[in-house]
Amino acid sequence: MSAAADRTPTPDGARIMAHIEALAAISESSAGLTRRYLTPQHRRANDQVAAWMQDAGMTVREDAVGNVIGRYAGDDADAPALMIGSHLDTVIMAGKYDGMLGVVTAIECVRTLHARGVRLPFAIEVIGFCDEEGARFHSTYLGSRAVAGTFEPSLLERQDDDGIRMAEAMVAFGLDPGRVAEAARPADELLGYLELHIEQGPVLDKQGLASAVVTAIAGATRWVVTVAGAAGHAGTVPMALRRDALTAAAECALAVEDVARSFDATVGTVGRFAVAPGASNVIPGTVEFSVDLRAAEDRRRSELSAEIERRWREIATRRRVEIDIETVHEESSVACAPRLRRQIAAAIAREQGDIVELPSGAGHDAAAMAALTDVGMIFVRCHGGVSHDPDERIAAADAEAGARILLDVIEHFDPTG
Ligand code: HGY
Ligand code: MN
Ligand code: MN
Repeated sequence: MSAAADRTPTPDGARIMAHIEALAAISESSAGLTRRYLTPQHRRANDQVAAWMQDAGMTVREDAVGNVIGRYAGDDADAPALMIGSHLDTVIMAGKYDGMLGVVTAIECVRTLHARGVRLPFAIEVIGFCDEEGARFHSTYLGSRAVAGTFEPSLLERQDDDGIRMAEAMVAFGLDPGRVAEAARPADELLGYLELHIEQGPVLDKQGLASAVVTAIAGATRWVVTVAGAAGHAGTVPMALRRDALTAAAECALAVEDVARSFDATVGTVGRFAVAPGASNVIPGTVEFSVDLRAAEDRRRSELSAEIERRWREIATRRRVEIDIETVHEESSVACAPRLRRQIAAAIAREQGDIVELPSGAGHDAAAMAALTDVGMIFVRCHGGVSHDPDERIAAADAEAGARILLDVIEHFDPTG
């Protein structure tokens, strides 16, 4: 049949990119994209995604923690579902594609099936997770952990920078903190979880390929560290008598960089740094900063943490300060399921010939969902590997190729594969 005569609906990269732009306009800040958990912008993004899900032929609901979920029933209404999704929240001053591309592409695949009048022997559930980044409450993977049944109720007491408790913010959003457990799904309702996500690294761009299969997701440790010294008058306290919290914290931050560099295949980042009281003529008495540690292997990450803590103990003694470490997030590295990797690789081979398999240094909701069901991930090239930055970019052609691959996996999906 000639291409002109073939009117079979196919995924539309232009519509994917238009939906990305529409979500990018829903931001807490006019200076760039920031959309955090339980904000008015979370509400607007959920409502917009729900409308697209309905338009694509899905029934839509919101669960007890604020995830938005669309269901495209199989030819048997009660058949279990292949869940596909990613997150709709962002970091501060984020890129447009981290998370959102996976949700919008999954909707585009269902829209295509619906336009073709196709029903499958299983349901498809598309999920927009509400809080993967944890930017407001240090609550990484909150939405996916709630679905996986591993939500930590102690998170409800976490406060944001304005002192608002998560439980209060939930009530203001229209949620009942006492019913969070209702978001958990029984394992037998799902056939697996797939996530399409930008690579957030440079490999695909360097190799000139659009997509890759993800092999594993690196584990991560996140700390909130408080260094307590002694505030004092900048003009009167002799240098030898100071217990300067800022210079001590700065030495701690450099120790993170130094130790992470000395270990191979590990990374360490200090991303937030808050100095108190913060006046130019006062010796800082307290500093709070964040630490993010990653490694492909959990044992290496433990060794990295231990060496950093050893260096810090020496700094604390020499500088006569107190260093307190609160672990706010700990996630083991997760292997993607071989049966899903095989099916994704076959779809990528049909689309682009070459198959690339990559580990993910970035965390993803798939890491949390692995506690509930088998997980598989598809990476899509992003320009220069730039991510967690307004310069995050992808090509419409890569968005469309990613959607074709995801749709191919869905259409050939073998639950027993
Ligand atoms: O931090 C991460 O790796 C992910 O973007 N949450
Ligand atoms: Mn991210
Ligand atoms: Mn992400």
